[in-house]
Amino acid sequence: MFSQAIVKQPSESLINGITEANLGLPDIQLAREQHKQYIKALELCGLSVTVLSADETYPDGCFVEDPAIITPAGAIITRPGAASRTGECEAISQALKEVPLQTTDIHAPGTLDGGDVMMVDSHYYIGLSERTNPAGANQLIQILESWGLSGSTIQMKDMLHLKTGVSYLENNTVLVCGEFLNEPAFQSFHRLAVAEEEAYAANCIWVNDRVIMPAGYPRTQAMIESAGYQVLSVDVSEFRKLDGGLSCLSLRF
Ligand code: CIR
Repeated sequence: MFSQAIVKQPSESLINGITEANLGLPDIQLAREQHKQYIKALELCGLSVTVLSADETYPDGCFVEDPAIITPAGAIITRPGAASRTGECEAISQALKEVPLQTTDIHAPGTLDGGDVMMVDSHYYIGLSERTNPAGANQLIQILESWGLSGSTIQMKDMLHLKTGVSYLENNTVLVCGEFLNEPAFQSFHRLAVAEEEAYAANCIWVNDRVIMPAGYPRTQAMIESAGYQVLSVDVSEFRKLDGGLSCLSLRF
């Protein structure tokens, strides 16, 4: 179960964020409203949410999942693979000083984005992507092992982040799509396959027995509900324009 979350307000510079989505520029007012609804959904799941102020220096700064990973044993400040994002770590590191957890970090030449890390109980799957390199993944595995946890890598092909295409919904269940449908590492899970036209909805978060998912993906929502979950949907269309998944808007612990 989770009790807390950290989020960061979107900045006006969000329009300059990294994207390959080709969905146009985000509407900042709408992004702010959607972000508020996202916080409400986390609160509805029982989380106490720390809201960090927007920082115009970092267009992608609201995607807080990438600069840190929080495990029950400690937190890891990552070294994001996109050069424009490395400075985001400072604010997250400051915020984590308020959390009573040991903290360590990923160092050069390692790069690692939290979006590439999926927690399944005490094991962490790490996607090797354009953002996360083998050095970063190996450092993370060593840190996890020193804390009594474990990690393993998954070679990725096309997706931005591991969790762009797979989400762990507890109860041995994963939501999967695209390149991960046949991924050997996920074959032992109960797999809920997301249709290609709803691929964006493969990024959902399990929060204390509920699943928060993006609004507007009825087939995926019906499938998750049929699997027995109570679903909360939140419109995150403006973040999607920046290739941002729903999970990347918060750190949950
Ligand atoms: C980026 O390309 O880094 C941002 N525009 C989006 C990051 C999304 N992060 C995530 O899904 N974990």
